[in-house]
Amino acid sequence: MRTESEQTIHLKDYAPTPYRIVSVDLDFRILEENTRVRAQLTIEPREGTAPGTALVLDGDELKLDSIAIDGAPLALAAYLADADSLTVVEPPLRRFVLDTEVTLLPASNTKLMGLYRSSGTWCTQCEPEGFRRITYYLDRPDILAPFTVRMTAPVALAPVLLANGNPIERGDAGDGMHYAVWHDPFPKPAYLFALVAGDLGSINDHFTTMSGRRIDLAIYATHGKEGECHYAMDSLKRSMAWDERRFGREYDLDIFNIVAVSDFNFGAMENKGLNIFNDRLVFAKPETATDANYHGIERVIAHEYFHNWTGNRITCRDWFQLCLKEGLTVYRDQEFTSDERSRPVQRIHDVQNLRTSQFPEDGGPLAHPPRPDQYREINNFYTTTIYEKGAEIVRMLATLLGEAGFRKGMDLYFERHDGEATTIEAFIKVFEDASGTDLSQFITWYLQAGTPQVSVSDHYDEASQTYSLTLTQKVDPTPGQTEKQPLLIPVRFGLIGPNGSPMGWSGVTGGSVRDDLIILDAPSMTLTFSGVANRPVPSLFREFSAPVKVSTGLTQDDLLFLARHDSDPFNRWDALQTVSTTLIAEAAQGRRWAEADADALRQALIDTLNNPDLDHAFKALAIAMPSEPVVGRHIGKDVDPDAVARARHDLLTTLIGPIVEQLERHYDALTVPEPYSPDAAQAGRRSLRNGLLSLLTAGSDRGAALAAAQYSAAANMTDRYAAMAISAHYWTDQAQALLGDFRTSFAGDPLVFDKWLTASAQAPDDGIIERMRAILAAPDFPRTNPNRLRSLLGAFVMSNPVQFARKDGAGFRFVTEAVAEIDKVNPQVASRILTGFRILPTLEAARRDTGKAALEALKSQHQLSRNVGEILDRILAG
Ligand code: B3K
Ligand code: ZN
Repeated sequence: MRTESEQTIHLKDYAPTPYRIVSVDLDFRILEENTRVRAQLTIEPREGTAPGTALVLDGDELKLDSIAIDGAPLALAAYLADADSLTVVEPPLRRFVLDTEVTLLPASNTKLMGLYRSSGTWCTQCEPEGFRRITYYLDRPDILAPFTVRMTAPVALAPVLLANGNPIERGDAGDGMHYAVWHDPFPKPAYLFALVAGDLGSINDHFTTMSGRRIDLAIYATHGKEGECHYAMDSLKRSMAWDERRFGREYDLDIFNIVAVSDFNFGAMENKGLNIFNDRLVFAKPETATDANYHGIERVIAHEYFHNWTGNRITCRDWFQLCLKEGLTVYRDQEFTSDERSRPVQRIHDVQNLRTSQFPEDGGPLAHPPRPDQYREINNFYTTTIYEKGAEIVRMLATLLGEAGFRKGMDLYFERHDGEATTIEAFIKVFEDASGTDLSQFITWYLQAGTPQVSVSDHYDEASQTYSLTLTQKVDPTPGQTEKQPLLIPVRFGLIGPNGSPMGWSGVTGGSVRDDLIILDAPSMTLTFSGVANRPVPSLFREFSAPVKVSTGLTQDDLLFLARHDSDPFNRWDALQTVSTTLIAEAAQGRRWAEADADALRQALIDTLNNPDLDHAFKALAIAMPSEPVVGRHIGKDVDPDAVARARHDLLTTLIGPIVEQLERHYDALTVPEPYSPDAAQAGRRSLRNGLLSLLTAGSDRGAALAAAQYSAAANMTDRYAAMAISAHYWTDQAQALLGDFRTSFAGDPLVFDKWLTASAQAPDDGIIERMRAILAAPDFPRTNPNRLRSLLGAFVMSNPVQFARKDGAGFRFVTEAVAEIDKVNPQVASRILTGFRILPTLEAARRDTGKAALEALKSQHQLSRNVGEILDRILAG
């Protein structure tokens, strides 16, 4: 069964519209029962448009009330209006004003696209195609226009009236109504349009730009929540200063507003001058927010702010170019966090995220290039490939060109394309022009799907004192793309001598090496280093210089040597992770480790912990055991999640057993003095302490009680949540009591409820499905709120393979049944949850089949949205 259009949109069909929109005047009359929207669009034909060419505007669930051109109502035969489009059959072949009126019902808009109500507040979400749910329009990113917006609303319900740009007028409109007019002089695509009307509190501040302009800043939220917005405000001011320092970018309007809302489909939205945020990325206080929450707020506030230049001032020509703004802006927010906190720790976090989300996407049925060439539903392409792989591509550019060369290219990008809607090709061109480098091979990264696999072999010849290194690259076929081209891969590297110090060489043949950078641009390359006094251990892909999978053939001894001696913190961390992942993966496939290997790993963990030169946050990452999904993906096919969980547990017990007291001593010594601060140093200490708690709980009998004690004693949410989540994940004797206590202690706070939902979704026991069914069936469960749904179901599909992929198929069926229900309310949330099924091809046959059966049932028994239909078909085809 399927109802929505299955039409595929292709990049090759891109063509400019025959008409352009010169300016936009919108008038919103907001009432409790409905909202009337009058749009006056000044339109003109482009040069070359033939007389009689129809003007076709987009709509979505709209109903036209009236239509006029230059003040004269249109005859019935002169236009065609339905829910999805408005066609003016023969518009004038000169500049004219099209005047339309529609009536919206924001309160029943559960898709949360267009104008909707969240806890009484009217707000909008337009990216990518929500503006067409507000008025008929050329709703595509290459249509840029200045907007003037008038809002009239009841003072009692909406004392605050906000839109993009600068406020230019406000006043009384009689009958308990008032109005405000906002003007945004910067031409923008409609996806950046926003308005907010509601009864909100705010905190206010200001920022003085590098040229001395004063910018008024405000963050709006439900009354009573203002006090929880200060960290977001602080993050905003630091972001504004950083973009000036690092990229020379100054803010352009006189005012910058952020509004926090409770019902939001994703994290936040960069509307010009009026960012709208999911409240989980604004509100923070120590009792209810974790260190990770603070970190997330800082990052997303920065990300949306940085979009003002990379996204808003320079936008995308079409949605195929999405990663032009998203990949670049993620790169910018990663750099911001690296500068504000610890660069190596941030790099490890970002790579963990890439490997946990993007690699599986790129290696499965949903793989697509960072610049796709077709889609059915664009909302399905706000993916980790567009965002995180997109950021890695920009990072490789920076690596190849060096900091100064990259900045030169970025300066040229801003200079050349300001005010435009542009493409990936234009982006690459500025770096070519600024640096004189040929990047024609590099652009393949944007066009090709799949994670490259680089294999390395080496040989040392003592007699000639030469060391040769062979690097081979390959990309497996991905859906719709069987032929793959070799990529240009920057390999940052070093050679390490037997005593642990860097080794030099006198010459290199066989390929291009620049200082510490190998440029791998052929399918295979052998470099021969001369003047190498001893057999070195190679440290490759330092700082994770390219988003590839590497098999080095290094022994466990070599890896543990790197873990100890590499000057690159990323590779030290990676070496330890590779060792533990390999041991678990092998054991899960019936090849148990040798005792000596476990002993050596244990010693390396202890040495890491005792090393006074490493900071706490780094140690926490280094001692962590790879998660079950990480190990499952390492195995890659015929995965039995139960075997993985058993092997992981086994390794943990083996490693931890002999060192319980030592770990406990570290744990005890790491208490963090109050008062709580979210800064990187304190957060790092807490993360190490909680990392130790996790090891102790997983690998010894001591941990469960320690976790319960930590839960009760915790003075902040970071420690309380960690204790509960660890207990739930390892399903300790105390887990259910802790979950119960948490549920009642924080009953009134929806964002804390989300934490409880996520921890509940981690439980490995068979009772989980029944418990989750009960949670969803509770009459007061907020079924329309994306945060609640994602916290439970998203966490379940992504991080609980034992129960999601269980053999009897109950996990799969539970999710497909939930998806069918959610799809009727909010297709974007439903399709996002469904992407969890992308693991099917990696599972053993029986589980794969039950998973497929659940998907087939979903497809045959329900009318599905285009969002869910597309994901379903791609997974089934994969
Ligand atoms: N640009 C928005 C994402 C819109 C998602 C639409 N499905 C937020 C961001 O990436 O900054
Ligand atoms: Zn973004």
